[in-house]
Amino acid sequence: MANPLQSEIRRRLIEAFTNAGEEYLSGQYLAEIAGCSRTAIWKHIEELRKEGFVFDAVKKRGYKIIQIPEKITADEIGLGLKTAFIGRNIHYEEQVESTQKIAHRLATDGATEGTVVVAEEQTIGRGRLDRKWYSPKYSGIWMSIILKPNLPMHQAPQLTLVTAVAVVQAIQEVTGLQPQIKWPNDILIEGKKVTGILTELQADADRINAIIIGIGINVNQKQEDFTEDILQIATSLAIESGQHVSRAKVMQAVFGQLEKLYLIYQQNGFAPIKLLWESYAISIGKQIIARTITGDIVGKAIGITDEGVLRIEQNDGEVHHVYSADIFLKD
Ligand code: BT5
Repeated sequence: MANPLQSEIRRRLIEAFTNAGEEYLSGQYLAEIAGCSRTAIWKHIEELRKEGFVFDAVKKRGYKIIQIPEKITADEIGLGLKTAFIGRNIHYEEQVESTQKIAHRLATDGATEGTVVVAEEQTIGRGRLDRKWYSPKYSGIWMSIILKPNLPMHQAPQLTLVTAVAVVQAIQEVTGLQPQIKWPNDILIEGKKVTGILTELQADADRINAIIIGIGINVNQKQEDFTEDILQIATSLAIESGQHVSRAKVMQAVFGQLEKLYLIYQQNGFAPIKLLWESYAISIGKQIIARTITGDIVGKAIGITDEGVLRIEQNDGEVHHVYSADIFLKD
């Protein structure tokens, strides 16, 4: 919990900077109005920097705020949203462990289809197999969408592929970039990961009660913002497009594209989605290694089945069906 004194200092600082406009404020002055030491001011400014505030600091003059973090607001997302149900009900949080966790709870409590949980930051964002998903404050889209399709359980993985196509089209729509899909859930730009999708189920017997689709999109991170372990493999929309990208616009586009494809999927089945998916897929027709929990399968990815399962042809002609794996392109 935040110390109230600390939050009062922070409030006074932000107020002073807002009132100062173009003027620089000295450390001494800030310490006086906030009622603390200059060292404490310096620490607060460092904290604010980590949260996305950008300061200009000039020796002997002091500090000026040149950029405040862009927050996502439900109003901003709602304005101009053209969907009938996806994103109509937004559950917004500043910081959560994982939006998946909240969405599961809301779904159990009867949330309507299309409800979205979005957070500015996740402290325990997760990928598949309990892997970590980095979700720093204000720089990406960390959200979970609740769907309630009338589907048998074995078709659920198809919705990961429907979502992947929707995200590719949304990124195209907003930025003009051309992402590619790596089966089953990675979206890459120039070979680097910009989005991960995590689909989880709530089911009884063979019937799905709810599907929670977790989507993480790196939007405004700079290259140096990525931690050492993903520095070489991750990218963001801002890095690839060379400009700041509105997270609200990308969210709206994802909702629009997903709703359109989801309705097509429900009316006409997986076939039309499969065609689109294959047109964006990076691995089809290539030599790959599929790392599964029972071992590696090496061969040519020849397509996906009508169920969304990856088909790999080994050199001896035998065709394997892969339900879950990490894919590496062989070069
Ligand atoms: C995924 O898992 O790619 C699914 C990620 C889903 C994240 C969303 S955010 C909203 C919702 N709430 C959650 O808690 N999760 C969902 P997987 O294919 O297992 O990939 C995980 C791997 O991606 C990690 O082991 C890292 O190597 C890499 N990685 C982690 N964070 C990344 C990031 N921000 N950008 C790119 N790569 C990342």
